Parts: sequence; structure tokens; C-alpha cells
Amino acid sequence: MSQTPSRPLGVAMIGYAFMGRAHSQAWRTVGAAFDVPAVERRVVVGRDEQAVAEAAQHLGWQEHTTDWRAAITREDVDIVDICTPGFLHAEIAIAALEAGKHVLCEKPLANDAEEAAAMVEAARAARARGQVAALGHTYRRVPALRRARDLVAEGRLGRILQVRASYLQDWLVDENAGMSWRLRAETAGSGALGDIGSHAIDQIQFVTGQAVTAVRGRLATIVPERPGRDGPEQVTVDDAAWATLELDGGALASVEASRMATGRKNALELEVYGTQGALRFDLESLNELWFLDATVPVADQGFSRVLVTEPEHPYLEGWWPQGHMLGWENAFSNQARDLLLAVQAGDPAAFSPDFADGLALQRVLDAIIASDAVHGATVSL
Ligand code: SOE
Repeated sequence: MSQTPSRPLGVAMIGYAFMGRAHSQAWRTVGAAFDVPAVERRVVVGRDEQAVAEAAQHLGWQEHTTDWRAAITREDVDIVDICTPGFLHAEIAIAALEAGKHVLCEKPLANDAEEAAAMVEAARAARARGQVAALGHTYRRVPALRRARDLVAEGRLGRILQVRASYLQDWLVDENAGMSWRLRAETAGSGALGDIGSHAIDQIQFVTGQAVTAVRGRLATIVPERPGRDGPEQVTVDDAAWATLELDGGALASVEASRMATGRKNALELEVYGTQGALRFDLESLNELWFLDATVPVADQGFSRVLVTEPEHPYLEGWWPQGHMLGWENAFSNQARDLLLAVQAGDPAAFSPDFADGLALQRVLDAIIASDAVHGATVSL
């Protein structure tokens, strides 16, 4: 088992853009919200010396470097937090695990199942040494979604019949929106499917406790060319994706992911229908969970809004009095909490999802891509 040092745990974060900013915030606030081991933002890594120096100052990191290998092998670094584009996840995560560090990796775990499988191998060996290999499906730590999972697990919905999940954004509706790593297959793996569809599929499995066994999927690249640095460039990933999923508990699910949904900014919506009740959630109103109890007389049935801000609700013990709303970033602090507690306990199994969950999800994503290639035919996992 890896020993927790007597000094504060040191974090090295690789990447400092959107996700790096969210994770920096989490490392900064986690100790103020929760009773966890002390943690220090030791070193941030980026490719551009001046930009990473500015990021270090702005985001509160003690040091910066352009050399990720040097950062992850430092004696005073215990946790490596990977916030890079997907194509760099495998190499950095495997090296960090081999260097004896705990790892938190942003989702999706990798760009394809082959890379993800190599990461799982490294995580398996590291786990025997007490190292945590955590996957950042942060929405599992949104209190309302955790509460949704608990309600299903407690049997309050009865047998789950059907799930609808969608994750809709609109930042690519403008056909002049420029190219970025997120729109290239070699850096991002896939587009809306891997970036946001992965969250929707993770939620289907997390909330129902059922695993995907077969898929039928379609992908679309609605704007095939976008302005690049040196002129028009080919978009090599999907702008939108659709799939139906069969689950091992007998339920059916539909999932939709789009960056072309005009007016929808960050709408991860989940609807779960069971024999005794139903749930609805929308990330754009993330403190609310809508619950229908179908065991009361039908004349009295209706969805009721549960404001998930009570001290009894998951993670709320660290935050504000009831009714004082949480935001999107709180889930990242909740995630940091759970990681630090798993590290403190010397118990890698205390944190989920782990890399094996990431591989399983990657196989679902790959199956949807394979199904699209055969015009939506069923692909079994
Ligand atoms: C991070 O968890 C993430 O999935 C980003 O990668 C997406 O782009 C964002 O919109 C939702 O959060």
C-alpha cells in the first residue's frame, strides 16, 4: 500500500485550459469545504513557457514547467491530475502510475479502447500498490444525480423500464466557429459523442446501475469544414450523435449528444422511468431533481421538485445552508474530496469510476462509432 506522507499531498496538473481551470478551483476549495488531507497545488504543466507561467500565477500553482515527465516524477508530487486533450491521456497516466503516483484523468479515459486497455493494465498494477487511478466523470458528484442514483438503488422507481438521456450544447451552430483540438479525430478521438455523449452514457449506467450490452448509433458532421489557422480545415469528428442502448437489467435507453442544439448551452438531461416512479434532471438547473411517486393514487400523482440542498443530501455537508444553491464547479470539489479520502484510506476501490469503468465506457463509444459505419445496425458489446 502506498503511504500517505506527513506533509500536505502535492498535486501536479497537466494542462490548464477549461478543465485545468475547473480542477484548480477544486484543489483550492476542497480543504475549506470538507475534512480531507491537506493538499497543495505544487506544479502546473503546459507546452508554452510564458502561457503556463501566467496560468500558474492566475490559478494559484506554486511552480510551472513545460516538462511533464519531470513534474510527474517529483518527490513532492503525490497526485497527477491530467487535464490534457484525450490523445495525451494514456502516455501521461501510464507514466505517472509507473512513477508511483495517484492519478485523476479527465474523461473520456482515452481516444479508443486499445489505449484505454493499456491504461487499465497500468492501473491494475498500481492498485496493488495502493495507488488510486480515478476517472473524472465529474457529474457523478452533482448531488441531485447522486440522489437520483440512490432513489433507484432504494427501489423507489421499481423496475427501470426506460431511460432518456441527452447532452445538448450549441457552440458549433455558428459555421464560422474555428477549428480546435476538440474537432480533430487525432486529438479528441470523437466529437460530441466522446466529449459530452460520454457523460450522458455514464449517467445512464451510474443512475440505473445497469451496463450497456448493445447499441445502435448514428453520427453526423453537420459542418464538415471550419476556419483553421492557415485556412479552411476538415472537421474529422461528429457534431452530433444519437444511439439506442440495451441495458443488462432489461431497460432500454436513448442517448443524444449535440453541439448544434441552438439555444441549449449545457443541457445534460436525464429521464428515468420505472414501474413505481420516475425522475427528471437537467444540468442547467442542477440543484433540482424532479420525482414522481407512482405508488400514490393516480389522481394525486405529479412530478415534485426536490431542491437537493438539504444537509441530508450527498456532499451538502461541505457547502451552504439549505436553499443556498450550488454551481457547476462544486462537483469538481466533491470529486477532489472523494479522491483525497480514497488516498487517505489507502483504498483505491473507494473511488469510482476507475480506469476499468473508463474502458467499459470507451467500448460503448467505439461500438456506437462501429454501428454508424454499418448504417445504425446493432453492435453488441
Ligand atoms: C468535462 O467534464 C466536460 O465534459 C468538458 O470536456 C465538456 O466540453 C463540457 O462541456 C462538459 O464538461
